Amino acid sequence: MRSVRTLSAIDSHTEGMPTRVITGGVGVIPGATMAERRLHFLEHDDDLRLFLMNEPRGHSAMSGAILQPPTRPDADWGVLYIEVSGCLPMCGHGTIGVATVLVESGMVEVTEPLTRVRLDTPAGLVVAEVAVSNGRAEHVTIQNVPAYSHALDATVKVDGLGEVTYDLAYGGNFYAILPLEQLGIPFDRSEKDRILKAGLDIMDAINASDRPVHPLDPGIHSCKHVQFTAPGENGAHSRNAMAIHPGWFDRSPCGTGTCARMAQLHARGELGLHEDFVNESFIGTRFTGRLLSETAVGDRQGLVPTVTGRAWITGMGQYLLDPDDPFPTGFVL
Ligand code: PYC
Repeated sequence: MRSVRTLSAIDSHTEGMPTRVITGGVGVIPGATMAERRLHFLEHDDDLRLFLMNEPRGHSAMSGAILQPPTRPDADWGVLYIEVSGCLPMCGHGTIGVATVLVESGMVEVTEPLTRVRLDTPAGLVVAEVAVSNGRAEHVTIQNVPAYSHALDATVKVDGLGEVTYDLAYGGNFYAILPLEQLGIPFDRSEKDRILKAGLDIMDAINASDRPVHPLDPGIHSCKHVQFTAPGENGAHSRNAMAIHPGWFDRSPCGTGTCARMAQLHARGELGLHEDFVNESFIGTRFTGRLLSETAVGDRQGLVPTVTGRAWITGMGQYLLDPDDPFPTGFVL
């Protein structure tokens, strides 16, 4: 067995969505903050992301997180999110996966019934409260970075769809939010190809005409997620089909998308502080969100959101690169 690259990982899934947590083999990424490390990584080490996310080691909806020493004294670990789509500033399902892995592998000091893990992410400090019983992380509540409503009732012309009306909100990433019903497509997995194409066309049109930029961090910009909503059923407040660049659906209800959706509903007067918001994914799994308080995001009114969900460890191992492997950065079919 030969390898010119060896990475240790603990794989998990959060309500159906994978998080490959890289626990060793990367070294410390240069940068004074996790935001700087994210930019450095994208510019100099993106091959590593492709190696871990693309086929044959990953797949078209793969997602992961690289553990780092924190850059701030109030955090336990730094986290760099890696996805097939790039390096997100923040990822909710990924954070729930990371917190579960840190607790169940003993990489943080564990106290029962609650272990608090403070994570230094490119979008800011995220605190995970892990409910632990007999060493098992039962569920995780993350207090995310502030969310805010960026626009309500914006419109954009999309080839093949005509004029589309959408709301835009931030929850760690930017989300265009609209009811799938507006496009006349049924909320059904058999329609996934049509839904995905519509989502990618809408995000392209938004980025070409009115690309969003975070008021406090110009490194966070662009709409790469379209949240098609449908009315909730059986106790869920809402369902979503989350179309993500360059062409996949979140299998989880999407943590940052749930935060953005709560900010949008709050701006519409449809969700108050301290009310549960149960969001259901395209595969029927659920997160419960809450808005804790109001805050400011630059000159915008922001909200402090939490999201609760569960994750499970699926495997652990080492990812290798044989020097003769013809696909050192994998491939996309
Ligand atoms: O849970 O925030 C999330 C997320 C973003 C992309 C996929 N999942």
